[in-house]
Amino acid sequence: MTDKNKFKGVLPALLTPFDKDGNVCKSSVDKLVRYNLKKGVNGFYVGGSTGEGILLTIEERIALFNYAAEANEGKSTLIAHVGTIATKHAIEMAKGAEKAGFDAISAVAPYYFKFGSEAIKQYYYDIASSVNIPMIIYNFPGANGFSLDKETAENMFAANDKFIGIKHTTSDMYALQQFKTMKADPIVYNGFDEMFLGGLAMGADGGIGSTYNFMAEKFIAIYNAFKKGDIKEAQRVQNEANEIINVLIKYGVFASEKYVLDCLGIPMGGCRKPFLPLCEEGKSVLAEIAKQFPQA
Ligand code: MN9
Repeated sequence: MTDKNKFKGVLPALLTPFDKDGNVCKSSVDKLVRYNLKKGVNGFYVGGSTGEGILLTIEERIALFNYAAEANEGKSTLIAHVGTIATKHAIEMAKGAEKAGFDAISAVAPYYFKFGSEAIKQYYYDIASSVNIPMIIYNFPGANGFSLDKETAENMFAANDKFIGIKHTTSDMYALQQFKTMKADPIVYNGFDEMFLGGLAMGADGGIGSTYNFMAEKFIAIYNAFKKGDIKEAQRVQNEANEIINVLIKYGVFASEKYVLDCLGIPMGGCRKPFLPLCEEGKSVLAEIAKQFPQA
């Protein structure tokens, strides 16, 4: 049985840094992982939406898993996002993640074609069966129109004990709570950082988020205050985080986060096209925000 405790808490959805030529930058992956380990995060979710995973080649995604694992040195829990449209490619990446020493894999449902739920279930079984590490379903209906419901999840978890969790990236807190009542007792992650406290209140075991990359301390503070029952303090910090998240959303979340980290001494490069570069106005606002956080 998998020890689910190690999956709880605050896990940055790791941004993927690029060098001047637009290739994945190993030295910045190293810096970013260490910067966050120092802050006390519980693990990392690598190559997901935030990590621009589906904009990378399969080889790049596997290389990224290796870079992250090297930097992590076994110090925290690693989850590899291997989701893509073709099962075959997802399996290749799942194997790469297992070899790199990851604790679990995760996948968004296959997209573009509107696959039915039987095809999607089969996709998850095929990927999960290809490796010996557990699977965390990435429920992100906004990205692919597939919304995991409790009944489908119950079936999947009952049929294969490799399924241990759900990363829930929707604002449907009722669905999140319903997952927590499943017999399999999955780990459930809150996916939208701006609702982290809401997710915890409805039973989430932790969060996976993009904004944690540079402000993990705020989410660790919310998590700890919530655990202590200090809701006022948890709300205060969530409000602070959301003021910053409003700015990130205004200028483009991932490009903004990368720029804040640039300012903190971790060269991140921009986002891969078709993402647009950050505008000059955004840069000056974000440089001010960066001053609140420690340099790497
Ligand atoms: O991985 C992220 N999800 C997406 C989590 O970007 C789809 C979140 O951290 C958001 O970026 C964040 C801002 O809306 O909550």
